[in-house]
Amino acid sequence: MKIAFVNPSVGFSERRKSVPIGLAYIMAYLEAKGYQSDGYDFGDSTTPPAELVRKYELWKYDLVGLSVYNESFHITMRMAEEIKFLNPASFILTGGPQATATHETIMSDWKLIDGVIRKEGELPTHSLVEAIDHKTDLADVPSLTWRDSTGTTRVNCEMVPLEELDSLPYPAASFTGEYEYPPLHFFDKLQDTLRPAIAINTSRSCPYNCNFCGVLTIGRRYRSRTPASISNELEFFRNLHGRDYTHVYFSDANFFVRAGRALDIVRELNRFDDRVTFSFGTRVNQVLRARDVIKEMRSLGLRFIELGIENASPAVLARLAKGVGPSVNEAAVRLLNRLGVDIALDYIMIDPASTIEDLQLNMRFLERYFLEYYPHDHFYTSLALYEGTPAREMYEERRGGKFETGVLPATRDVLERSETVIWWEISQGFRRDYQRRIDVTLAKGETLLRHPAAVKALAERSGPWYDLSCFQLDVISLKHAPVVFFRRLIDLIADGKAPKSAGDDGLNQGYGSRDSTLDDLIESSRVRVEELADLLQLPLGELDQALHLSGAAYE
Ligand code: B12
Ligand code: SF4
Repeated sequence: MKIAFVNPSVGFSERRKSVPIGLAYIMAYLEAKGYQSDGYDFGDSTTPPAELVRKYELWKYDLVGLSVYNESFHITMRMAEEIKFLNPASFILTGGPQATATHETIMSDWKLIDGVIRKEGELPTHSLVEAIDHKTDLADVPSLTWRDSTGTTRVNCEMVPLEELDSLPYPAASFTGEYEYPPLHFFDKLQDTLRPAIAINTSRSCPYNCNFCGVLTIGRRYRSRTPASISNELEFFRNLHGRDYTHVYFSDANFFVRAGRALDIVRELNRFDDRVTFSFGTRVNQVLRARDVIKEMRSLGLRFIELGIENASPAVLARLAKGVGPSVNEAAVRLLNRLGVDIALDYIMIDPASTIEDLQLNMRFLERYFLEYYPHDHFYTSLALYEGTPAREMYEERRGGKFETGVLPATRDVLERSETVIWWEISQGFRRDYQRRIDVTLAKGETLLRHPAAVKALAERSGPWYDLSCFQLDVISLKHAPVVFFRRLIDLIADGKAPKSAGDDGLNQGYGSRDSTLDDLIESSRVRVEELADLLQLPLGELDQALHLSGAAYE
């Protein structure tokens, strides 16, 4: 029996480049049970779905399992359509967060889909593969929603979530895709080194109730693995890939649900290899509740925490059901700053009901605690109304109508106030017209300033040291330009003005030490990088290569 698993595209992104871990788990489980499968990751492909089906001959498989996110719903359906057109006998299975949330609608409205496996996929998919292989009744496959011979949708009983996560094989699976995965790295500022990194999942689900979170659709029962299984997994992948992984990105939805468990894991990792550093995502209140644990973790290699701060307005935090107020957010940020643990910011800048006052609170908070924070993605984030979440239902109720299935409503269309619509449109214009150029120039500029030749010239006041020190000021101005822009924008709108573009009302004037326009600052910095690289006699392309490796730093 020929089996394929596919991660359809959610749209091109420069940042998302790691194996789809959920599919890898399913494939490894099937392999352990004697069923080989092929993996395809088109997560960031821009090739039309029908073309991918033909190019990779996906229609030749007896069973194709498609992982469905809200963003990839319609692309998935187009892939399914093409596979069915070329091979009507192929069984098309869907799974993942979006498919789980809409399983019955999928079965009633998309006849090309033969089944949905709800929530976690390992055991039910194995059961389905066996049923198809041995031609037995699909009614016995747990967690499967399917259509029987009369065309009636059948929702099979749900499998009890697997408690023994250690019993699952490690997610070892390879994927074919349109682009190669660049090897995952972590740049360790403390040791000034770029190190091979790996993502490891140590738990499933999260017991909290943030009303926008798609984790809720995958199931609420929190379960975790034992510390020894984590260090064994690290050793397993080191041997398998021949890479000396020394940073672990814990990819759990919420790694720190039980502080004691989290500490046991990192103690074990440290015992296994004390060079290993790590990072994870969690909530602010948990960090505060376990200060001592965070402190010990810091000495065991903790480098950063992805922190679900989300917003600075009490009204918005309440609407998101975060269960904490702004003071808790601030206390957690101060604590981590004090302990020297970096923060990766999870932020929702605007939700449909946000007011200008809410945005002003966000601005104040970001200027106070994250002035130097980079990249500036948080300015552009908005609440995504994922299917199956209470947040989506709440906004459907406020609007008095359902959103279309499989479609993530566009932020612009759901904002409830005219002032926030202006803010949103200008911010998107700034992102399109300036942010990308700032990012590229800044990354190159910072890379140049970290180059040993530049560091030496500045330290010894030799060569182009004076030009380099002037350039340092431009780099700082560039880094702060988005913050300056957004501060001005919010003040203008709060004053009752309605700018029409990112260049209106002087929004793009007065940047940098020469008080120039933003366009001039970006362009002159871009030219300056090239000139300075020339003066320092750097080989052509060296900066680009360093950037490609690390994002913005030298090893
Ligand atoms: C870590 C993480 C990431 C990482 C790594 C993901 C990876 N490489 O797999 C990164 C940062 C790369 C990432 C990217 C994205 N993520 Co993400 N991610 C997570 C997070 C926190 C944990 C994922 C994880 O490790 N789960 C553990 C594995 C074992 O579970 P799993 O992936 O859900 O897979 C199981 C089931 O879903 C199911 N399943 C999945 N696919 C299939 C397919 C079939 C056929 C079957 C039968 C079953 C099945 O079986 C799997 C095994 O049990 C989750 C939250 C969560 N806990 O799920 C969000 C989450 C899954 N991500 C989410 C989103 C939206 C995204 C992005 C679309 C964001 C974006 N706009 O770019 C991208 C899409 C990536 C892609 N499709 O290529 C949403 C999904 C919401 C939704 N309804 O669509 C979630 C739920 C978080 C949220 N915002 O609420 N993500
Ligand atoms: S704490 Fe994080 S993972 Fe848990 S429900 Fe809230 S947003 Fe989701």
